[in-house]
Amino acid sequence: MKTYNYLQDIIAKKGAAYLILIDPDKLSTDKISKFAKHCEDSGVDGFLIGGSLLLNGNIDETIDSIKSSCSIPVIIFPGGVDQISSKADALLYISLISGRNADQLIGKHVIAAPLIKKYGIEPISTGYLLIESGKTTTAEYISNSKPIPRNKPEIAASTALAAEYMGMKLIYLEAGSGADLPVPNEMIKMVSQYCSLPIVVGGGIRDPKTAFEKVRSGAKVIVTGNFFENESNWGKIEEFADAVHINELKEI
Ligand code: 1GP
Repeated sequence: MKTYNYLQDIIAKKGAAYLILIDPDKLSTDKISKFAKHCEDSGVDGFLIGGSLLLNGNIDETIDSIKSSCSIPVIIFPGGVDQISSKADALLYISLISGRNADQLIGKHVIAAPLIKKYGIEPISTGYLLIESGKTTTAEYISNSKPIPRNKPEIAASTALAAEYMGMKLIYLEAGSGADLPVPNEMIKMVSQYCSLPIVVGGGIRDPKTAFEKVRSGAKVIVTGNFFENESNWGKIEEFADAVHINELKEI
């Protein structure tokens, strides 16, 4: 089954999907396979791999380590064309539609397209919106684009609707990894009223209750990254998964 259909299936059955972002710079490859197995056993639906800025981490090795211990899909979340790997199941084909940086809107995509075809990876066309979240995030700095102000949900909603009309398949509301503040619930609500695409929400989500509120507001995929880079937090993964899977709600 294609990864996009798999995500749609999870959303239909569980109410929302839970993905964990692995930044290859932050976890050593030997820890990654242990972590991946633990995630699968705890109810995580898949992984995103990548980062706005990669120093030492190796995407191919990271994916190999994940796949050696579990079978949930691995989706590339590319910070750049150099992060495309033939080993992944799919790739978020991200256009940074909150900004007006031509390279992030279409330039990098032109360079990536033949590589994606050659590797036979499934591209998932994604309208990516950076949302103001307190201090400047790496994503904002590296992409050289302005985030949408937190108190302007109408801009986010109109942008998401434009993405839907352009034929994109996912909307990603991104506060940025390690954000002080996650994407506001009001903004998620308004985007989901205007746009019928599945909405991914990530950045600054550090507890199951916040994840639950984002799903209640209309998010269909929740992404967390930073929080589980600390091994002492791994015991909480199941609580996050339970909070996101709103159709199977247990006590949170
Ligand atoms: C994915 O950038 C996020 O959208 C991950 O954010 O690292 O803050 O969880 P955190």
